[in-house]
Amino acid sequence: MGAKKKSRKKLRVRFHKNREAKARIQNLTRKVADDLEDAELLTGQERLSGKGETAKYRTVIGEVDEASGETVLMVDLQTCEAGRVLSSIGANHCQVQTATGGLLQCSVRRVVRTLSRDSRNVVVAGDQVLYSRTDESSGVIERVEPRRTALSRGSRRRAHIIVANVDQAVIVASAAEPALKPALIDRFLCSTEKGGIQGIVCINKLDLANRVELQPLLGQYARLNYPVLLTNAISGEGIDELRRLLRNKETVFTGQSGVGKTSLLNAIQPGLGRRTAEVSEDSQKGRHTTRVTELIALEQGGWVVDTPGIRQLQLWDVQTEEVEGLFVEFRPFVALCHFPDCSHTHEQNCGVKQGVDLGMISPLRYESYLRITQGDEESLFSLADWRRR
Ligand SMILES: Nc1nc2c(ncn2[C@@H]2O[C@H](COP(=O)(O)OP(=O)(O)O)[C@@H](O)[C@H]2O)c(=O)[nH]1
Ligand SMILES: [Mg+2]
Ligand SMILES: [Zn+2]
Repeated sequence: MGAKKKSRKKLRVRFHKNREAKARIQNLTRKVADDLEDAELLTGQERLSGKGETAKYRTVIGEVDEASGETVLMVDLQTCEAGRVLSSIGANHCQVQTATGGLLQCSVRRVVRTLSRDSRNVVVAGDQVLYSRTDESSGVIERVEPRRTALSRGSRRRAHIIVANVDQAVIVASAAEPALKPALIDRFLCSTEKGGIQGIVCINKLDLANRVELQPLLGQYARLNYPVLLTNAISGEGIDELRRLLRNKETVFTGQSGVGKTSLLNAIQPGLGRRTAEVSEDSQKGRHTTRVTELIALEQGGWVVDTPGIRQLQLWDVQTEEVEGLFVEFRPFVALCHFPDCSHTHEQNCGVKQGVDLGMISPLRYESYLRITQGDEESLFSLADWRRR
């Protein structure tokens, strides 16, 4: 492998209104002591306008990351170390694990926040970062690396990244109590497809199920290359297999409340579910405070992230018109539709409906698609009916 080619790019960073040139020059020493970030801004690259006022913009140097095409800040690699964000609180504070396993409380360099496209998602759990150390237990984030994957919630304008760079998502559903809602599983799969995360379907409470009835569901996911697990968190059935899937991987657990996520985590490793539950209780002291999402290490190697307190309806940053592309098996058929804006419901010459008729698209998945695009995914449809087809 050859050396990475990087192209450099000048980035214009807008100053904050409170950065008055006069105040700074008069009170430079105090300012620097107050705010290291201002000290950084006073070095080198800033220009002064004719009137002696600081220009509104500063130029910093970025480089284009080859893998993602995103521009990242150039930083002094001599003084920075690489780390992993385990949890973050707001846009400016996070806990970082260092390469040697230590923990640092970090703040975020203002220029990193300024350059972030979205102020809500400057630094999130799971981010790979470069930081400089300020003392034994703290540091400053100098750069956030482009995200390989992301799981988000909220709508497009308010999208909030829950966790970045995880490998896979275990989508937990229960066979009963609460009843199995296939369209909800498929909606979670849309979110993970969108975020570049491998989806795994886990049907828990197997003791309450009729396995034969589950068969069509299991078959369709297996054909789509989504691993399917059947578990009973109480008896331990299926837990070894689940544990094997998690080894040395980074996995987010998601699914409706009451399906057994906490019980499964405790079955995987004693105390694991309790730890993730504590995180959610803390964050709910204030009703509207940011919820803390945390990466927790597995003894066998790997990390898990719970999604406590996030109602599944919020876990949705997909637009209706995107859904057809996130149903992976629909893609080749969508191209065959006569109308470019086909909704695959009532139209003539619809490729997707032909795919269903030919048995190449599961009628169960098509039903999910209809419910998701019509906002009706919470309602039930009987698996037994599909088995009889
Ligand atoms: N019968 C049965 N009950 C389970 C199973 N797993 C969890 N439960 C119960 O389901 C309820 C909700 O479980 P919990 O782990 O808190 O679900 P969470 O909200 O997804 O974290 C609890 O009463 C559990 O004891 C299972 O495999 N079988
Ligand atoms: Mg729970
Ligand atoms: Zn169509």
